[in-house]
Amino acid sequence: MPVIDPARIPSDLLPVVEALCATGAEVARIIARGPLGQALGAGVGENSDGDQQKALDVLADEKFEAGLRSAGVRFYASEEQEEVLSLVPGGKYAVAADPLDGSSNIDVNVTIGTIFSVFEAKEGADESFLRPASEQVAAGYIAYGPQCLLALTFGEGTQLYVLDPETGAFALAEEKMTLPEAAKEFSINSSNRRHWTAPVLAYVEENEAGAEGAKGKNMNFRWVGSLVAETHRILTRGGTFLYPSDARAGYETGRLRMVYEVAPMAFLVEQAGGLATDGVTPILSLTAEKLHERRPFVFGSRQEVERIAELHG
Ligand code: AFP
Repeated sequence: MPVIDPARIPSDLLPVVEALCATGAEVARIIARGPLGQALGAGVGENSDGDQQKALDVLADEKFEAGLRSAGVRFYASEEQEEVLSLVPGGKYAVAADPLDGSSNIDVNVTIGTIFSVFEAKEGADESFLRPASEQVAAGYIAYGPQCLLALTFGEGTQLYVLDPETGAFALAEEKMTLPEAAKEFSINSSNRRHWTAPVLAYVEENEAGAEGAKGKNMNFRWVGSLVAETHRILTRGGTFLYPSDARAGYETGRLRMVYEVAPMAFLVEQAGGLATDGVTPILSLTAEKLHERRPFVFGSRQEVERIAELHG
């Protein structure tokens, strides 16, 4: 039984997608055992940027690196690796990944995920990733939650697959996800309110003013602390996500990483009819200058993302 139905996967990319799916299914099994297995949430060190690494971060990174190597991928960039790894000389593709996003949720059984972005490899390692986000040939996430889900795009819409526990394979659930135009929910870490810029504060206060305010409708609020969980909710029922720059040291360009978090999510969201910006500029028009650079990230229902850009004047 193939790990994913090849019918909707471009043939050249099939080995890469199969490796991501097989590894994702294995990581899902490890996560599902939780404390019955090793202490997945145990701190084991720091990554290149000084972020604390959990055991599952390192384990997932090792498994995805091995899986992509077996699929003939040329270069692998990861949140957990300081430098780009050269895997298979002459390989056609370069894959960037956040192997395990949402680590703070590992020990509390909240949805976490793997985010990936695929480019056609260039001769050099860094130049394969430091290029316009619009040059991605594929992007996706695997969500490890009540269902294990794969959202995947090749630029022809955003597909949704569900890992069927009975077959161990990812089966198509939706051919083309469509992000609803209007939003009823917004997501931002409100504990940072005192650090926000004026436009961000203005947008949040418009939402909080609800039906009695200028927006003329009540908005609900969600903050999971797991980008994959927030993205899937917004792709499914609309909404807005903001991780803006703020006044805290180290957050001058937000928290989320351009190459392996922001750019792939932007590709998926826009392929589903949503918008993704840095608050003003479309993410897909931007080019990463450094492998681990952060970017302010706003995405979701078109009307809301346009309003946020308008407030930024
Ligand atoms: P971790 O992987 O370190 O838990 O970070 C998760 C994340 O990158 C993203 O998934 C969340 O949206 C965001 O950070 C949560 O950040 P805050 O903890 O500052 O709210």
